[in-house]
Amino acid sequence: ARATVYGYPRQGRNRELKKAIEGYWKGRVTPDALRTAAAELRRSNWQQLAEAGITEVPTGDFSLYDHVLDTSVMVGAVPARHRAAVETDPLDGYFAMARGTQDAPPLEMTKWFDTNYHYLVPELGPDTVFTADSSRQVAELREALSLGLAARPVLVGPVTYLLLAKPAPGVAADFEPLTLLDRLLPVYAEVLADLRAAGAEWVQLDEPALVQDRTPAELNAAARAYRDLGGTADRPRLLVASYFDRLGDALQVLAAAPVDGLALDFTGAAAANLDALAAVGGLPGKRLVAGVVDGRNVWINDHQKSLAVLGTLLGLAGRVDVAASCSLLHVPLDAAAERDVDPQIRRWLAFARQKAAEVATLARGLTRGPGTIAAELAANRADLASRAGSSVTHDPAVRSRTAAVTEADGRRSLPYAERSAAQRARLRLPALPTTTIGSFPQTDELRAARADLRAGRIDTAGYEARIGAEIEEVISFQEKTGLDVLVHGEPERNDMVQYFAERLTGYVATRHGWVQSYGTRYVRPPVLAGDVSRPEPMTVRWTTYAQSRTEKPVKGMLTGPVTMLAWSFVRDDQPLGETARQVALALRDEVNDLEEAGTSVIQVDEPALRETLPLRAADHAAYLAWATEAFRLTTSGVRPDTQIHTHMCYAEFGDVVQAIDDLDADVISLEAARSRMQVAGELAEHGYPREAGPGVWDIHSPRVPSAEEVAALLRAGLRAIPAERLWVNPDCGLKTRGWAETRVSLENLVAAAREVRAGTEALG
Ligand code: THG
Ligand code: ZN
Repeated sequence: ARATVYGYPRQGRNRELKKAIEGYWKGRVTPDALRTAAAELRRSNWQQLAEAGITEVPTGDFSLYDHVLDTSVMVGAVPARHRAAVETDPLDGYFAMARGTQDAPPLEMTKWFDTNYHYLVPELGPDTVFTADSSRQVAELREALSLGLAARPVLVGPVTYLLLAKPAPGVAADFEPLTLLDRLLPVYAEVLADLRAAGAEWVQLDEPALVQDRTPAELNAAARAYRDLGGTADRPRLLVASYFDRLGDALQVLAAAPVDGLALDFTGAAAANLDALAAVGGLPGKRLVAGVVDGRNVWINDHQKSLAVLGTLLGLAGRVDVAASCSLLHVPLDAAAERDVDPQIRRWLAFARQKAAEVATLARGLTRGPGTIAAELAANRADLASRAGSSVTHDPAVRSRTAAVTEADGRRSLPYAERSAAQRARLRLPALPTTTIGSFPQTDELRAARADLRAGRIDTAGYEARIGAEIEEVISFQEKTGLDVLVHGEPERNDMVQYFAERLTGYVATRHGWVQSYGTRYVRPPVLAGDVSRPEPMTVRWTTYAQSRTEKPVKGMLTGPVTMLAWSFVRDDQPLGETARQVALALRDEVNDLEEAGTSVIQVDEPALRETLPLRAADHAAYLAWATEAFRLTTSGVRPDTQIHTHMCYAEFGDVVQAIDDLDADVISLEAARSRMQVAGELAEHGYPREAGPGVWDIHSPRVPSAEEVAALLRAGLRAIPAERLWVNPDCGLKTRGWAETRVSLENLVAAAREVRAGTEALG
């Protein structure tokens, strides 16, 4: 059996790729130096894979920005507005598509399935003409072959490529990119022929879009695509890959297609592929690449379990090879680099390099018998036992607390109508109350202060003095501007998940655990390794400090339990709902402590609630059940006159509007500026009974909205939501904005609220 993977982290040990690309953007790195740095990273990645025992390496998975954008380049789908730039200089044109220029906005960015990676959305229309450019794929294949490695190019498959696309600007919104399939297939055939000519025995076509709910027409398109590609002359052997979930009906389609092999995910929910494969009669005479090592979480594999799966699969296919379930792009590079992680816990972790070695071990065991990997199996058993028996993963106090949770713990003591009256009496806010989402500009001085503290140039007292001064300034600015509900501005926080993870028992932070989020931007998701508890209050000090500087109410600000899971690596040894309940109870203590300290308004942010929705509709209800329970558990311990807010960063919430209602928050703020208050109408249509603040300032751009513009949005909002339930706020936090535009925009926002208030009072 061969050992293989579909992709590897691109950035390098010290994020060399980020430095080279950002240096190139600043004119400090020449195009040649950038190309050399990229080639060196590819070489080093292949070498690491080979050293780990991978016997067939992937090529073409590397990217200077995004592999879906690379696919657009490969098929010639360059938007008209970027064509001239691409023709003048392909490299600069490529980055122009990714980042935009003065005159040409970039391609839209969106989440790659249910991962935290973001891709650039192809823009297609009825006039799109595809042309093949296999140069990058061919060149990278040659690089790997020249190292003497067996290599397999990996491409985004044609069906997934079209299903990920959207209508180009100016094209009818109901245009379906999949109608371009017949035009796209000859281009793929040409690329495949070029790769074969360059020495590719196998080429992998990734079709993860087929693990989502697909219509019969879409499945037919997939069948047609692979009948066509399978039937072309001069082609390499084709391996069609899927991952992130079970294939469902698409499995039958792919199993029947005239291709030479399938790569299937057998981890998590995708384990259902095992029975499904048997049910369709297996893949007689074909190659099966078995994704048995979880490629998107950070835990060591259970080798015994994998060997059992592989043993079953041997009877179902002509040949079985071993792989990780998906590209290793979604995990950090090397757990061995985490010198600060407790060595006991480090034994439980497998990042990309460790996962490659696990795959290799299993392939060896499969080929030569488990006896030949006896030492690895014993070590694996010991590590798994250490994790299962650890007091980190089993804290009796946490366990008994979650076990004792009752339905009543997730219910506010009074229904909304009565809470609302109590909150009105306590807060005495005007109609159309004004507020912000929480963060204020993160200035260079603040970042420098954090760096100084880390480097020991200032001590904790010096750092805290700096934070205190910043809070004082933010409060005094908000008072001067006339906002009604103030915030402390969050100068002490870096990442909204990391800040809390650092303060909760059960979470482990990494030093080098970078994972690509988009382009040259990375996150270091914390690892939820054990049972979660809160040793001491996390936000009370700065919130009460801010409150001590003003008579106006200061909102307490917390990251909600769903987002605390979504932006971390989660445990795989218990149901997500159980982990969520632990985090919720820890946050509940914080909410209650804030209330105790006199905070009358507390916001619990859930930007990840919608993006964490499972890929298949059949799994939505179970997810939303634990997600809502966790939010309610976090927020239901407070008195009726304490006002709970939540915030979400998107306008398309149609598929979760019932869940948003079920959260039972008193106030919700949402993105809306870009969709002209449509969300107000949608909330009203749903019969949303509580208060809402559809954003009236799009903070994703430096543009300052005028007071007239904000007033017009508010008047539009008032047609759907009455003045006593409509809040006035920007549509997200201000940490990425500068102070100059923040000042003017908030002044305009307050002026608009006052003007519209006066108008409604005159009418009433
Ligand atoms: N925190 C975490 N995960 C997230 C987000 C987050 N996933 C989704 C979304 N937000 C991703 N958005 C971003 C935005 C900016 C950056 C990364 C992801 C970014 N990163 C810096 C860089 O790469 O230069 C590094 C920041 C750092 O030093 O930590 O700018 O908010 N967990
Ligand atoms: Zn937001």
